Amino acid sequence: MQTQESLEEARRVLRANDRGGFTIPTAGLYPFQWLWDAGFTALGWMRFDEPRAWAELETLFLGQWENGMLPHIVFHRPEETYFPGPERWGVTRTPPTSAITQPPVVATFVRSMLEQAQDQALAEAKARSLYPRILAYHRWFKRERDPENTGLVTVLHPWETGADNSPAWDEALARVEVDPALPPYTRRDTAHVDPSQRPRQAEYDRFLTLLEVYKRAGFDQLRLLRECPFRVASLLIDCVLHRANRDLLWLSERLGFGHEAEIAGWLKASQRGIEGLWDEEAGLYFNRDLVTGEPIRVGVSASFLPLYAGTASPERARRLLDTLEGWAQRVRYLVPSTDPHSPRFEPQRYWRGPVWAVVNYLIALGLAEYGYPEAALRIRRDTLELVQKSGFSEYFHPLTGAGLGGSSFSWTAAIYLVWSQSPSASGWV
Ligand code: 9WN
Repeated sequence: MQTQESLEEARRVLRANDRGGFTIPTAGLYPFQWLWDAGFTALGWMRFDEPRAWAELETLFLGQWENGMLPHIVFHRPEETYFPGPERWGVTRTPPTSAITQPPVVATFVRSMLEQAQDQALAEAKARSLYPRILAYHRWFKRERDPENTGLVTVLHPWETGADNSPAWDEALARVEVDPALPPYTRRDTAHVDPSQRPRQAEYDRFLTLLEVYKRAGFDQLRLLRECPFRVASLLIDCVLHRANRDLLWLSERLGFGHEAEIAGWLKASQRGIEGLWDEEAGLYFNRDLVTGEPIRVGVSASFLPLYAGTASPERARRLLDTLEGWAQRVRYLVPSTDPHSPRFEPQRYWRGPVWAVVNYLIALGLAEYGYPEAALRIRRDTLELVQKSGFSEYFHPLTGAGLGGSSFSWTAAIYLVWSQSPSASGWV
């Protein structure tokens, strides 16, 4: 595809996935609104329809809980093609939602949308109305997921991390005993995508067991912090939240809300928490198992995200770049979701090896900000090339570039729109 043609096609993907105020990731496989997908998708809409971009976020917040939690799926209307749907989650509210969250990209993207908007009056009004809802969400993280102020959020489900079956969760998930009374279910994902590109059955049984644990606890987060058998610190959540808090602080100042001191306190704690995940020998950050307290010693794409968070020292940033260059020797396209030297690397199975455009975007942004524009450009080039070669796939094979998972995927189209129109290396957002 030529760039112009691809740009047109990217806009077509978003329009075709638009269900009126919310954009589904892709028809069939994911027919609802997902939290972090909505954030990236809004950035894509921003390139050709600003009011529609803001609407994406406003619609997402229709799912916000009274306690501030922003759920990872909002089931705006019934669809039979995805499992687990609202009945299985057992959340009785309108619109129905899941009961867990996902990487909180929203504050950061609201800031960049406000900064780049052609229509400043609209952007300022929208940012102002979203701000209190984002603040409530971030307060929920602090109050219910880090009540002891460790600086790291406790994550209760692999789905919360956005990287469902990453090898980083293998041991922690294996410890979850499959509920012997687990109600029977039929997976829908493998009807849309080849099973070799999706999580395994043993993982799904545990994903579903965790839902039963939450329901039995009445979704009481503080109780789940003690009782949930799966508890990890995830770099995807902690780094995205750290940056989101930096940007929330910026929004507070810019819009005159006056919450800077409160947010600065959170940042101090998460700066310490994230840097505590550094592994000097590996030259990488590792996720942590919060049940055992041990680091999870497998390199994943999220291991580079302290660059995006902005917590890494210049020395650690340099080491991360060296590690990334080592990975680049093993694959044709950056950034594989798992260290290609690892025996757990599987280049075509969900989150165990393939490349995601959205994670590339976060890593490249971090590299550019740390003064490594060439590495950032390489990642951007690889991402654009993957799309030119294989279309708007959900994810890509890091060796062959083949498109994997769902097609006509919203967040891949969005990143394409953002990156193919950035004028220069400095136009990262
Ligand atoms: C569960 C929608 C979502 C992404 C996640 C990705 C996948 C869901 C699933 O799809 O997760 O949330 O059923 O596999 O892992 O990152 O937000 O695109």
